[in-house]
Amino acid sequence: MQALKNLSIVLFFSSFSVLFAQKPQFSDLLQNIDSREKVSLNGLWDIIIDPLENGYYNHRLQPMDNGFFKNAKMQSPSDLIEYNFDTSDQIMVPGDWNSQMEKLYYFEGTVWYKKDFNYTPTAKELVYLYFEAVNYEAIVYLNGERIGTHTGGYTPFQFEVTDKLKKGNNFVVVKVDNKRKRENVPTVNQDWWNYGGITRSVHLISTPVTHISDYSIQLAKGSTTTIEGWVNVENAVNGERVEISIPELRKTIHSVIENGTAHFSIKAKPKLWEPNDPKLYEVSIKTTTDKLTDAIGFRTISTQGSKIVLNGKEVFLKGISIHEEAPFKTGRVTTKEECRILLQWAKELGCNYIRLAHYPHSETMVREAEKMGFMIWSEIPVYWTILFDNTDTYANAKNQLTEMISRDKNRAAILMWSVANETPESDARLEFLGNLAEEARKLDPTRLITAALDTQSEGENGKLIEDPLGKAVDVIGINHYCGWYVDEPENCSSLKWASAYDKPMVMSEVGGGALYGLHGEKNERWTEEYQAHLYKTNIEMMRNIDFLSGLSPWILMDFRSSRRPLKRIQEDFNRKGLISEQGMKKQAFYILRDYYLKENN
Ligand code: GCB
Repeated sequence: MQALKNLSIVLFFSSFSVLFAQKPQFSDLLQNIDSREKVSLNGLWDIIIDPLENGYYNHRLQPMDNGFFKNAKMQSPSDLIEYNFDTSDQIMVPGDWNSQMEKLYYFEGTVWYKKDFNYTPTAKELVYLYFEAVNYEAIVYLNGERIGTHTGGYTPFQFEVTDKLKKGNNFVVVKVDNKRKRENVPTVNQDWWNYGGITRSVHLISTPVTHISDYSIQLAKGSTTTIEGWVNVENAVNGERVEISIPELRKTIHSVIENGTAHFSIKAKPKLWEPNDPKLYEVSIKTTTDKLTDAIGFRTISTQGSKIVLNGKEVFLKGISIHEEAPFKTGRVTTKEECRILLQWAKELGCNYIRLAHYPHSETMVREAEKMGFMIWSEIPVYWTILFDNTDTYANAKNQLTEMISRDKNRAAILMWSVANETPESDARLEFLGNLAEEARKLDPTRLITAALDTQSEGENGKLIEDPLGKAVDVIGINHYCGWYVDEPENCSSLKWASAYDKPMVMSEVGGGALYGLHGEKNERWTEEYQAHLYKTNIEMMRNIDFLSGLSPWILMDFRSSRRPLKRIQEDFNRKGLISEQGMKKQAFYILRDYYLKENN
């Protein structure tokens, strides 16, 4: 009886749909692929290294119709006798190629990947070939036929391949190209390793023909009692119904599909997700043909003057920046265990917040962080001097933003989408980033928009934040390397900050380099003592900023960067980590930890 009483069954008919906000234009990515039936295509793939791209261009430098598959019906992929996958090398997917083969350490260009697999399609399903990420450009061929391309190294993409699969043996080939280009996002200049390859997992995902393809389920902006959203059902007929239930809240509602989408709104009082109690609810979505479950958290996020407000309470973000660099072995992170090691270190540091820099990290990282109670800043690689006046560059950045938000819009842990890092002021940049911020708001009106700025000017008593981009964001990220790129560490304590905006400021980067195990005086660069001293004085500086809402110093762990060749110290690593790439904690780790454990609680 009680259960019946609590079971509110609400039917929303088409005429009601005007009550709901329009569903934004997402990228059609299947949501929550872990709850789908899927076959992994991970493992060893054959590779052919092709610096001159002879497998793609003929000797007149014209692209060949099907790459080197002159004949789509060919059983063997190679018509060019030099391109024989059967005798080629192999590397692991997921994984970057640079850390797997010595001769590919610095390689930037094309590598062809091939994988054979068996498949038995059934008439009742659709099959998607889903790549979690390929850096940077991918041209994908299935059974010798080109099926599509993707640009951007850190977001997922998929192709529906139902009609292209054969019963029995199939093969997929991917031309992966990580050449840096001026017009790309990021551009040619970046302070992290340009790892190439199929860096994240590849799956064949099968769904019923009429299937749940996408959904958004979160608290309505500002409300703690209305869960609202929409469910997209591919190939649905108008009038079919979707059931959404949250058993723990004893809520089940039905909503009618119109033009592929069912909108809904649920009255409920969920326990709110927060760092100390990262509550996730099992949410199930059902149609007559399909069923999915997800673990979803509910929380509110807003700003009030210079404060960040989570679930109605001011929150101070005690964070650290993280690159997607694997602990102990370096190269790209490829496993859940590696994600957990990085996150566990952030926990030990006393963090409640992480900045996932400088590109969208894997879905696994985001979900693990959410379970552990980290609030998250997520960003796209609009970094330094990308071409702000180029319309293709804008389209590329917008696409990466859309793919990031499409994938992660149901993650309560993500508080902020960042649209840029350290971009130089200009009119073109202001328009570009202003439009991107608008776009992010259209896609997701519930979260905060931010950007990391290094454009502060000299004020009367110190630094003044007045970059006009400040108007376009909700939270202002500031990167400033007092005691490293500018000034001496002892002068940082007294550095004053002022802002032209009544908005929260997060110190998105501060820091300096140290080689683990190198000891000396606190004024000797590269020693642990220098770095620890710099952290002490920067923390003193931060205590004096009354509009500071949090920080994410640079960075949790040393990471590979080709801008960092210094022999015996850097050896191709940016040494600003609080932990070495071998997992050894430097003195500064404990300085920051003390600050986090003792203050701003
Ligand atoms: C920055 C960048 C970051 C660099 C860092 C550094 O300002 O945002 O990508 O790695 O400085 O170490 O110089």
